[in-house]
Parts: sequence; C-alpha cells; structure tokens
Amino acid sequence: PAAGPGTNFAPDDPFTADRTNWWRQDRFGMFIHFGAYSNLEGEYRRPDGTVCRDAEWIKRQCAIPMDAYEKQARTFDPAAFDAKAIVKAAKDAGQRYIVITAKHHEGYAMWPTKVNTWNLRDHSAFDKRRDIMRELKNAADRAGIKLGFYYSIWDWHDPDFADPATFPKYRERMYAQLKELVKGYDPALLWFDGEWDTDNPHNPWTARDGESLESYLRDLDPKLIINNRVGKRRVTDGDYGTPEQEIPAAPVDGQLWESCMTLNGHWGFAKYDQDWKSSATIIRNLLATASRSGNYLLNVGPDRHGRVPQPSLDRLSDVGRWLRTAGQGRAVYGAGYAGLVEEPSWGAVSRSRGGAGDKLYASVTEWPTAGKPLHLTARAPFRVTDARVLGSRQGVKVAPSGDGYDITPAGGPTNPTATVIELTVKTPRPAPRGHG
Ligand code: H79
Repeated sequence: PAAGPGTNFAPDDPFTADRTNWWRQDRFGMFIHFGAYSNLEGEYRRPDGTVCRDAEWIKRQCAIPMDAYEKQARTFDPAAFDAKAIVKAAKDAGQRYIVITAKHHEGYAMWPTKVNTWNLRDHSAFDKRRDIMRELKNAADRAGIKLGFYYSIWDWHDPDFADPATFPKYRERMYAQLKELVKGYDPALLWFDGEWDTDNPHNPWTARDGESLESYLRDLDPKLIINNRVGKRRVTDGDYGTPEQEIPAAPVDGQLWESCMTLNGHWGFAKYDQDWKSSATIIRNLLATASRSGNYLLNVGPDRHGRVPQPSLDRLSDVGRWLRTAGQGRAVYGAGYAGLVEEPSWGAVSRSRGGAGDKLYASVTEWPTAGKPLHLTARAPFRVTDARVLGSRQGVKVAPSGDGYDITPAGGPTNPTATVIELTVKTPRPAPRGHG
C-alpha cells in the first residue's frame, strides 16, 4: 500500500529512500554552533564603551566593522575543544549524528581551507597543528556516530557574495570549499543555510543555483544527505525540510523533516543567556517530533575555549538516561507517525514496525488519576493484542470504547516526564487486489 502523508516510510524515490535510511531511523542529532563569533561569547564592547549583545549574528546585529571583527578573531584560541568529550556527550544523550557549523554567515571556515585565510588555522591564536573537524570526524567514526557539516551560502566576509557581477567568483570558492569538506572529511550530511532573501535582499542565490549545487554534490558523493536549504526550501530541494525552533503540529506532507532547536535562546554561545529549556521539555519535544516522523537536531554552542556549557551537558545527559531506561528509546529510534490514532492530549504516540512486530508507543506525559483511562481515538481499524508499561509490572486494561480504545493502567507512572505504554497491534490485512 502507498505510504500516507507523513508516515515513516520512504518517499516515492527508492534511491532517496535508501540513502536516507539511517537518518530516518536515527531521529536524534546534535547541532553544534561554533565559529569566530563564539570568541566574543555574545558580547561586543564598542569603542564608546557600550555593550551590544548577540550570538552568531553579533557581527551584523551589532554592526561590528569588518576590521574589528577580524581583529577579535585573531585572538580565538579554542584550546579546550575536546572532540572525544563532545562525541561522548552526544552518544550518552542518545544522539546518533552530529552537525557542526563548518562555516556560518560570518564566512569563517572552521577547517584549514586552502581557499582563503579567513579560517581557524590561518586567522586565530589556535594551535596550527590542530584541525577540530578532523578531530571530530575521527572521534565520531570511533563512536559510530555520523558527522555532518553546516555550511552557509550567505557569506558576510567575501566581498564577491553580494554583487551579482562578482557572484560567480564567490560561487567558485564555495564549490571549492565544499569539495574540500566532502573529499577531505567524508561527511554523512550537508546542512545548508543562508539561502533566503527576506533579511538579505542582495542574496543572488536562486532555485536553479540550488539544483546545480545539489547535483554537483551528489556527483562527489551519492551517499550524502542534504537539507532543503541548498535551494529555496521547495519540497523538491534536498532530502528534507528544516523547520527551525518549532515542531510542526502534524507530519509534514510528503517530505522528510528535521526540527532544529536551541537549548537556551541562542545558537552560538551567549554568556548572558541562562534561559535553559528543562530536560522534560526536551524529552517531550523529541517524543512529539518522532511521533510525527521528524528528526530532532538539538543545539549546543561551545564557549570561546571550545567547552560545551555545563547546563547543556546536564540536559543532554538527562535525555540519554530517559532513552536508555526500560527500552523507552523504542518510542523514538526507528519509530514514526502512528497514523492509526489521533494525537492524544495526554502525550504522543509513535509506531514502530520492526522485527518485534507492529507496536504503538504511547508516551504519557499526563498520567491519569488511579483507575481513570487514557483514551485513544482510532483513525483506522486495528486490534490491541498486548499492552504493558515499560519499566513496570503493572497490568494495563484495554477496552474498546466509542471511537477507539480506553487504556487503563493499574498503577502509577514510572517517570514524571513521560511513561511509555507499549501496545502490540494488529491491523486488518489489506483486501486482495483485483477480482480473482
Ligand atoms: O544557524 C542558526 C541561525 O543563525 C540561522 N539558522 C539557524 C540554524 C538563521 N539565520 N537567520 N535565521 C536563522 C532567521 C533570521 C532571523 C532574523 Fe534575526 C531576524 C535575522 C534578523 C532578524 C535573529 C534575530 C537573527 C538576528 C536577529
């Protein structure tokens, strides 16, 4: 049967389906925003002594002149950047891929590019023998975690970007840098950004530019997964959609998607921002995302020394503990849109059809008072043949009720953030085709 909208099945193109297979199963990744902006840690002191605050947009939002911005980047020395520790934090969090900013809008390359000297080796106070992208790649390979690179098409540093007459020269340098990244580091994924023109009316990037770049990259490496911002975010651009700081209310029609989100209010390190999301919020976001067949790319912003803030590490560790407990990760990894039921008000329901059978994972964030049922509204016929609370021996009563089922657990929740009820389901066989 054809896959319905937003199911966790492959899109129609079998090549895309095969290429994106790992990504559709893995569900949870780490985003890392790290660049020359990190060296300012969110604060720019102007010559007149006043302070202007922002994170990775600080150059632009605080109108820092290029010479002053270049000057501060000369002092950038992220000596404490520890790829093994970062990869371990991701792995312990249950994140299965990492996407790091190789180049953000500021144009500063975080690997030793030969295309220009505006990079971490040639324009910093950092150890010239080190290459943090190589370090991350090696650590990620050893841990069995995929590594991808964020690359901004928009470039504030290259003077050839904003003038259509000189843009082709910029494009050549961009292609050369991307070739360095793909051939030099064998990334699993490229995450483009800065393709839009709402805040950037001089952006010459067109849908056709996106198509050309995408086919160039696929020739370099047919395994590459590429996000939709390579073009103009049409459904046909790249492999997947990229909602930012939001979880769509329903599965995204006909498109794979990944929601990227900050842990506090900024992508890059901002020392004044202590507005951290709670671990419970993050776990529930991950469950809601997986239940709509999306991926969750959760960001950390290392400080100027290269250290991931402790509040970020604490939250990542909480998410990982939840995922490892009582097999609760089965509600996320390899799971997707349930389709069979309406989204309940009391949590999220995902579906997984692997070797273990056809399962619904009802992640309950609002546990019912004793003896009261959780109602599941059916959108298609199915039977429940087994039900259990992960991490608990309590019984679960399942009874048909009105438009679906009443699920009544005998005891309390195992976890205040989300308790998972695993339902084994059977759906009717599809009617035989034809008139045989
Ligand atoms: O890399 C992160 C952001 O820097 C980047 N995408 C994510 C993954 C991004 N760039 N722009 N946007 C997201 C949307 C544009 C927001 C803007 Fe603004 C509002 C630009 C100017 C006003 C946010 C607020 C940035 C500066 C002030």
